[in-house]
Amino acid sequence: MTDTALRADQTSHAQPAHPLDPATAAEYLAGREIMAAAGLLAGPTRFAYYGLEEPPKDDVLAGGPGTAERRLRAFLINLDTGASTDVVVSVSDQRVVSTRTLTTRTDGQLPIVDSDFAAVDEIVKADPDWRAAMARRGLDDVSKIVTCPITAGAFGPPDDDRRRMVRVLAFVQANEHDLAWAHPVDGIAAYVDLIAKKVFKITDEWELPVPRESGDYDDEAVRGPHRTTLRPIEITQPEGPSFTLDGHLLRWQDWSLRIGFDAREGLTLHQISLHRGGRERPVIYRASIPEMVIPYGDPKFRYWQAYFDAGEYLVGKWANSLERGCDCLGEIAYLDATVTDDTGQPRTIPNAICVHEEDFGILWKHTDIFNGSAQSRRQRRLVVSYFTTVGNYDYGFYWYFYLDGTIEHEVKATGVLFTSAHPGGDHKYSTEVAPGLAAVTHQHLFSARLDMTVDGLANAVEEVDVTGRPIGPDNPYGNAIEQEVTRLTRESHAGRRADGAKGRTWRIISTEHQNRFGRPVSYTLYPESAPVLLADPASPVAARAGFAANHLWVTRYDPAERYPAGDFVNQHPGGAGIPAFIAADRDIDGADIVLWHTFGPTHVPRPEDWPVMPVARCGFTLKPTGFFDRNPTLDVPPPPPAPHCS
Ligand SMILES: [Cu+2]
Repeated sequence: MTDTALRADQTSHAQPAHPLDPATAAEYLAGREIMAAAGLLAGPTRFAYYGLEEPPKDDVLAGGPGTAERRLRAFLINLDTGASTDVVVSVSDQRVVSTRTLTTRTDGQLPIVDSDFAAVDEIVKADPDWRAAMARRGLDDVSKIVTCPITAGAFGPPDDDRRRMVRVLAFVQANEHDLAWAHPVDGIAAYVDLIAKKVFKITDEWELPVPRESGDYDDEAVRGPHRTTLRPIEITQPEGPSFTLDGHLLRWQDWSLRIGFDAREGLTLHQISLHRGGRERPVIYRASIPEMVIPYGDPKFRYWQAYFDAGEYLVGKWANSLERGCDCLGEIAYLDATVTDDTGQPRTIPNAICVHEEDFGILWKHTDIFNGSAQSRRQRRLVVSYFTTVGNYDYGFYWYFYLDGTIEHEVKATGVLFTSAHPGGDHKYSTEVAPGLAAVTHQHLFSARLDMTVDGLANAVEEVDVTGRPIGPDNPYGNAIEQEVTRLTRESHAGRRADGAKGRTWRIISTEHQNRFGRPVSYTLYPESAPVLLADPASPVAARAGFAANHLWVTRYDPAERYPAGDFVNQHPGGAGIPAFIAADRDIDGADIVLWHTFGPTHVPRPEDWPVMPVARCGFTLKPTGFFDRNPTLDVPPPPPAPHCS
C-alpha cells in the first residue's frame, strides 16, 4: 500500500511532450506576460477562464508542424467596466493570435470569477434594505449569515436588463461548524450588479421560519457515535498495478489514452485506442463532459434557479485534492492539475486526477453440461477519475475501461441538497427532508461530448430499436423480435430521445472498415433513458439549455464547436451551442462526427439524502459491437493462485 512510482509531478515539464498535454504553469505565466505586454491586463482585469487551446484534430493526427505551436485561450473581464474579451495567445510564437470583445447583451457574460464571491458577500451585507429585511426576520447579526451568489440566467425585463449580475440567497450559520444549508432564509433574494458593485433589487416575497434542526453531519450529537462493526478491507497489488503512465500517456492492457485537464471541462481524455495484433485501432479522439445544467422545479420565487456548472462556474477549477485510502483504494497513481486563479497565476491542485485498477467481479463464466469444463475469469477495469465541489454539490467523474473493450462513464453526485423552507402541507415541488426544511425537485443534466473515431474518422450513426411484431403471415405465433435500424444522415434528424420500451441504442459505425462478417465495425452507445429537460420548451432555461432537449445529437466535427450550451453560457439569452451547431444541417453520414449525449437524474430528494447525500450514480456505456470478431477476452488467464478456477 505505497504510492506507486508513477507520481506525475515528474511530468510537469515547462515544455509539454505532446500537443494535447495540459498547459503548464510556465505556459500560463508566459501567456500572461504576452497579454500584459499587449495591454490586455490593464486595471482590475481578471481571468474568468484560462486554458489550453488545443491544436486542430487534423494537425494532431497528421503530426504536422502546426502541432508544435502552443496556444492558450483566456476570457478577460475588467471588473470596473465589465469589458469582456476572448483572447487567444501563442506561447510558442510569443504573440497575441486574436482578441474579440464581447457584446455581452447578446453574446452572454463571462463566467463568475473567484473575487465575485467575496465581493458579493460584502455588497449584500452593506445594503441597508437587505439588512432591514433580515432584521425583520429576527436576524440582526449579519456575521451569522452566509450569502450564496447564484448565476442569474436570462429572463429579460423587468427581471434583469442584461447587466452582469448574480442573485443572492442567504443561510444562517450560527457557528463555525454549523451546516448553513440546514438553515435557509427563505423568500428573499438580493440581485447584485457585479460591475456597479451594488444591490439593485431585492425580492422579498414571504417569510417562513428558518429551519432550526442542525445538519452538522460531523457532530456526534447529530450523527451518534461511529459504528464499530466495520472491519478493514484492504486492496493490495503486491506486484504493482498493470498500467503504465508515461507523462500523460496511459497504457493498460489493450488500451491507450492521453489524460488532459481543463479548468472549465475538468478531466478530458484524448486519443482513446485499442491495440490488438500490432494494430492501433482508434475509438474516441476526445471525450469530456463539457457542460451540465441543474434546473430547479419550483415555479415560485426561485424560478430562476438553474446552474450551468461548467460554463458558468468552471467545474475543473474546483477539483479536489484526492487522498489515498479515503477517496481511492489500492495502488493509485495521481496526476496533479494546473489551473489558474483569477489573476492568471498558476495554481496546482495536487492529486487531482486518480488512476487505478479495480477488480470488477466476473468477466465470463461457464460450467458446461456436456464436456464438464468449468471456467471462470475475473473482469478488471482501469479507472480514471476526479472529484469536484461546486457550491452545495460534489461530483465525481469516472471513466472506466474494461478488458472486453467496454467504456463506461459514471458521475457520482453527492454533497448537500440545495434547501429552502418547507411551506407546510403537501408541496408538490419539494420534499421535506428535516422539520420545516425543503429540497426542491431538480435535474442534473450532463452533456458528454464524444468525438468518435471508430477505426478512423469516417463514421456514421444508426439508431437501433428492438421491437416485437404483431401476429401475421410472417409471424404466425407472434414471437418475432425485430431490430429496426435507422441511419441518422443529417444533423436535423439526429436530435434523438432514448426509448427504454424499445431498448433504443445508437451504433457508431465505421463506414470504411468491416469485421469478418463483412459488416461495419462499431461501438454502441447505451443510454440510461432518464427524462430530458422537463422545463417547458418555451421557458428561458430551455432556450439556454438547448442541448438538454434530447439525449443524443450528432454533429459534423468543427474544432470551434466545443461547448453544448455555447462558449459564453453565463446570462446567455439562448440559442447557443447545439441549436446553433445543427442549423447548417450538415451531412453526418460517413463523416468526422461528434456525439453529444445528455444524461443524468431527475432528482426527487429523499429524507435519506439529508444532511449529506449518499452517492447517486448516472452515466452511459459504450460497447464494442462487431468491433472485434469474437469475445476479445478468451486469452485472459484464470486468476492465480487459485488453480481450481481453471
Ligand atoms: Cu440532486
